[in-house]
Amino acid sequence: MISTALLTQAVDLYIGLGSNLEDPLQQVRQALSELAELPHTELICHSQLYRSDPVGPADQPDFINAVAHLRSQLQPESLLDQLQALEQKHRRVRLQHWGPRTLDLDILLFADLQIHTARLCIPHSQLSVRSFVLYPLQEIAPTLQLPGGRSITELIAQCDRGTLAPVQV
Ligand code: ROI
Repeated sequence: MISTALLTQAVDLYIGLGSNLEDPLQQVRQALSELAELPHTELICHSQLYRSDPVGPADQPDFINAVAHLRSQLQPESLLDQLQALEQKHRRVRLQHWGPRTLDLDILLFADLQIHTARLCIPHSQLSVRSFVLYPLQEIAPTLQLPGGRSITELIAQCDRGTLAPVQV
């Protein structure tokens, strides 16, 4: 049984989704509907789905990425438990560091909290250098300010888009 420790009120937070195995488009679409079903949590919106070359070893399939905006009353650790349970449900395999995966769910931002524990690093440690996170995030939160004072606009200005492109449906 996963704990569902609650905050006194719901807060806004952002999740990064990524997949490059076993029908990645379907993995990400399915995960978005599962995020909407999390307890004490509302899916506010999500970005388009994007395709990009892998960051890390090049001998793996392209990734599908998206970012979701949630409003949740779950404590950060409880949210992490819920996300890890969803990753397991998608038979998450991690064969190799920075290698292919069926589903990755990362907490990017959680209200304006800064958390550095053994389990959690919020804001996500790679947030500012990953185009596959920043561009979808900017799509759904163009005026976002990060804890620490930097804006999404400033981060995007320093991050090349690379091959990242919306998936044409
Ligand atoms: N590369 C891309 N393009 N998208 C990802 O979600 C992603 N996730 C990862 C690594 C393997 C670092 N590379 C990625 O974990």
